[in-house]
Parts: sequence; C-alpha cells; structure tokens
Amino acid sequence: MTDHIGISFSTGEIMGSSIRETLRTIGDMKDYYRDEGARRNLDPEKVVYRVQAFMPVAEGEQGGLFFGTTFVEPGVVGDEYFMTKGHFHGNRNRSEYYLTVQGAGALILMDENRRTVFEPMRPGSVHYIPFNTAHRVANTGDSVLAFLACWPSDAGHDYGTIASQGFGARLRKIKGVATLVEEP
Ligand code: S6P
Ligand code: ZN
Repeated sequence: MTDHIGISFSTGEIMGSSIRETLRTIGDMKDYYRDEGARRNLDPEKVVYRVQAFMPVAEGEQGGLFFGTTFVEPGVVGDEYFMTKGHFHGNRNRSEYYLTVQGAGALILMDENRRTVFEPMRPGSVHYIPFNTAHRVANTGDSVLAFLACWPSDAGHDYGTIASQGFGARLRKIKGVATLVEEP
C-alpha cells in the first residue's frame, strides 16, 4: 500500500513521512542569472526555492506518477526574479501539470526551437506543460509562490541543456513590470 500523505490547500505544504525535500540556495544558482555579479553579492545560503516530492515508485520506473510542491521565495537577482533552474524532461515525450496554490508568478515555457513564452500563475491557475517543452517558474510577487506539480515517474530531468544554453528569453522586472526579454 502507498503511504498516506495530505496537503494543505491554503499553503500547498504536503504532509507525510515519506516526503523528500530539496532546497536550492543562491549558492546553488551559479550562472543561472543574467547578472552573475548581483548573485555573488547575495548571501549564498539564502533559499531561492524548496521542493517537496512524493515519489511512491523508484525514479525512472515506468507507469508511476510523482507529485510535489515547489515554494519559490520572493526576490530578485539584479532585475531577474527568483526562479527555478528549469529543465526539459530527460524523456522528452513526458508532460506535466502545474497548479498554483498561493502567490503570483510566471511559468516560462520553451520549445525545442527556443521559442519562449510565459503563462501568468495565480492561485487556482492550472498549467499543462506539453512534452518537448522546457519549464521554469519565476516568482513575480512579494510573497511565497507555491505550486503543485504532477509528472510521470519516468520523466527524468535534463538540467544540462538549460545550464549550458539557458532559455530563449528571461523574465525581468523592468519598471516594476514582469517583461520577457529575448536573449541574444
Ligand atoms: C519536476 C517538476 C518540479 C520541479 C521543481 C523545481 O518535473 O517540474 O517538481 O522539479 O519545480 O524546478 P527544477 O527546474 O529545479 O527541477
Ligand atoms: Zn518537470
């Protein structure tokens, strides 16, 4: 039998003894932001986001589903919002759902031709991430952004492509407004 888990619909926090947690700090985000000098001037221990994951089968196994919540803190590095690293799924033909619980943000999506768009995230917004699509979330608000995710257990994660090539555009805070700016 699967372990019992529960979720708070107000915060997105998942409760259960088998929940795994991952933290990403400013120190973990080297070279992800446009302004690397601004990142280096911040406290490397500062948390950018935290991920809770419920993984009832082994990672890579076919046929299962994983479930998790990501909490992205408010903040900027230079003029770029605190955001997740972003990834393609290692198995490119695997899709995913995101569902926003609290806060305000943007889901940044990039297809294989580097065409990059974003969808506003607000409590209750549901986002279907198609296969072959890199995905990253930025917190554009002043409070924690929390969203649920559900993805296949054999999706896998390709972080290397984003780490080396980035997205086709960056979401920047320009005159107070979230603006998607194409990268050269
Ligand atoms: C997994 C899913 C999310 C992210 C999480 C952190 O497929 O998309 O759980 O892992 O939002 O983002 P990232 O890019 O650091 O994995
Ligand atoms: Zn994913």
